[in-house]
Amino acid sequence: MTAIPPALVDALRAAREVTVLTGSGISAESGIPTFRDAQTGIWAEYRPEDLATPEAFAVNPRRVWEWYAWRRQMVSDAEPNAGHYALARLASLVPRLNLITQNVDGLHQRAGSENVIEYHGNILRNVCSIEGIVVDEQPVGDELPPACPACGGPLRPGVVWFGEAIPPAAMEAARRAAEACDLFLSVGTSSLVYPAAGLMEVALRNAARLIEVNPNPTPVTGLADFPLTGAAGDVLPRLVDALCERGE
Ligand code: BV8
Repeated sequence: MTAIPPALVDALRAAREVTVLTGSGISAESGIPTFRDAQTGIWAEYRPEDLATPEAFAVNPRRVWEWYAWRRQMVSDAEPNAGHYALARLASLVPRLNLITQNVDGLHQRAGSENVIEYHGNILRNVCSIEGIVVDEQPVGDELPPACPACGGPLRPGVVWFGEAIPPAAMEAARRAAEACDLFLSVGTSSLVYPAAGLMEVALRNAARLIEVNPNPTPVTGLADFPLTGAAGDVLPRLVDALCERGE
């Protein structure tokens, strides 16, 4: 079990602004498979990166919609875990905390985190694939994908697919958060998907120190001032407890 270095607790206590970037690893302990995990059941033969694309949706919108319906059910059945709750608690222990997530499961918000920057959107939102606007009405009828009530075009999940641009507001908020922070905490991401993975480089260029929480090495582990090997649900609560203990 990786220890929490006292120097890290000192750095957290001295931090003006902490920016956190999470990836699918933080939701692993909530039972949601990461993108590296093999898919199961009828989806076992597909790679996520081959389904999460506009091309896949154009070729077979029903298959892509059903894949997201399968994932939405998993997300709805899941609960935030101790890692999500620890980050929600950390926000009240530092002067300013920015939370950027690559995840689309909404578990940070359900754990109480506010102003979450959803860099890759949210799987529970529907968007009209023609008008590009969020559609809140519950779809009617049994065609899949459901039709947009306004224009009749196929609905799609409100996520960013491979080959699609990050929503400008999220892109700008995340860039500012990476530039302004003095501590950057990377949790549960393989740091392989861009431009999200580039946020660490922005933080390092602005003299931030890097903490990484991951049971496995990643391309940024060698750059981390505090590489913490372990699961988010184990390491993050101990990090927050150590910060509270040093505060008393
Ligand atoms: C774009 C939403 C351009 C959908 C997702 C080369 C350089 C730069 C870019 C590219 C490039 N080659 C290709 C690209 C483009 C591409 C990209 O980066 N591809 C990768 C594969 C190389 N990027 C894009 O397409 C992006 N858009 O570039 O657009 C553009 C610009 C202007 C105009 C038009 C176009 C868009 C990328 C967003 C894709 N959408 N999600 C959906 O969910 O269905 S990405 C998706 O995969 C996830 O959201 C997540 O971000 C990513 C998977 O990454 P991770 O979260 O890190 O998960 P992963 O499984 O990889 O790793 C899990 C980690 O957790 C592991 O390290 C593991 O050890 C750890 N772990 C496991 N258990 C635990 C744990 N950690 C802690 N605790 C545990 N218990």
